[in-house]
Amino acid sequence: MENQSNENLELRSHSEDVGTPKGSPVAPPADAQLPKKRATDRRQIASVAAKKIRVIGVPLDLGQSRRGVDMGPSAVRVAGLEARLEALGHVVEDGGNITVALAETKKSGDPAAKYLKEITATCTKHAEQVLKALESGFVPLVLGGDHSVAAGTVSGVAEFHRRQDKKIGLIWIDAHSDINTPDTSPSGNVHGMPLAAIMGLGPAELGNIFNFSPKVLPENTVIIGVRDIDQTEKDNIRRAGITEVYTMRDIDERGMRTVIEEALRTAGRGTAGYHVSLDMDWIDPEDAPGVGTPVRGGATYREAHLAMEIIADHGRMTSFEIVEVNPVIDEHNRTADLAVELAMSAFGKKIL
Ligand SMILES: [Mn+2]
Repeated sequence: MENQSNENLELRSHSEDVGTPKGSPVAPPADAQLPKKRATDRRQIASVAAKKIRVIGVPLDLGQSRRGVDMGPSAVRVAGLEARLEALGHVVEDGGNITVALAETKKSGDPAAKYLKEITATCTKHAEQVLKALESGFVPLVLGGDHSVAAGTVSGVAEFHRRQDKKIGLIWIDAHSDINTPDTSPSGNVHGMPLAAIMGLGPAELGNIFNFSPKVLPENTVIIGVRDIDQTEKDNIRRAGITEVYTMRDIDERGMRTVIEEALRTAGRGTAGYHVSLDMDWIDPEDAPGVGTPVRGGATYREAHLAMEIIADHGRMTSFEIVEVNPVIDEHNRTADLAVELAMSAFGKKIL
């Protein structure tokens, strides 16, 4: 009792006598900090155009041999995705997870495209949810899962705009180009094929969701950040007609800003906007160790943020997706935490 009243006294005198604080001379009194903090929050909210965002989790790991990315959606939610986006002023609704078959209960099927049937079924369900979100005025924010989920996401976004006679662009940010087909894939893992499916090279089942193909035209498709491409994929990039591929060398030599500005111009030309598919393995394993397929020499923490910040500045992103977060090999969930940070930048968070 006596202690409490002493504490109160001390607090009161501290806040009244600002000139001679007992603690650090730099720290202002507790209640003097409050209005300042509120003003900062208001500025931040006012600078972000409020969006309705629907989170869709796709805990799919059938597309690759290393297990664990099925826990990606949980890891990103645990890192505070919803609350942190809402703090920016957005309205966020969590649409839950798409049901995915367990690898343990299924046969892998064709070794040239393992679990293709199950992956196609998941991506088809997922595409319908993405379409529904857009029809209800939400921006879809998809959490993978391995990168094969993108075949579903892009299908849903493309179908929504096709019904209005519009097309979309695609920004594929990744260490890999994910453009193998069952004929060219050395592993038969479908997470190396989604871009091929989207561009209409195959596998046909995955590319024909909503019965049309390709989902995006090559002149509106851009690949950014690649540093590990199979020889057969180089041929497939040419066959698909994609001409804008920015490797890590391009980012090193020309800078992130130039690269992303050019990419957005290409993806945005004549389109209703573009889908951004972010594979966390784009970022250097130093900052993003918990990913499906880590490769050295990736984007730095700041380069990744800058890319997302510029995307937000342009205001033409139709939908966003974060894939390949693998909490099993992560360190204290820091890759998922970075994923949330990057989502915040993509959805308009500014430093000042
Ligand atoms: Mn990928």
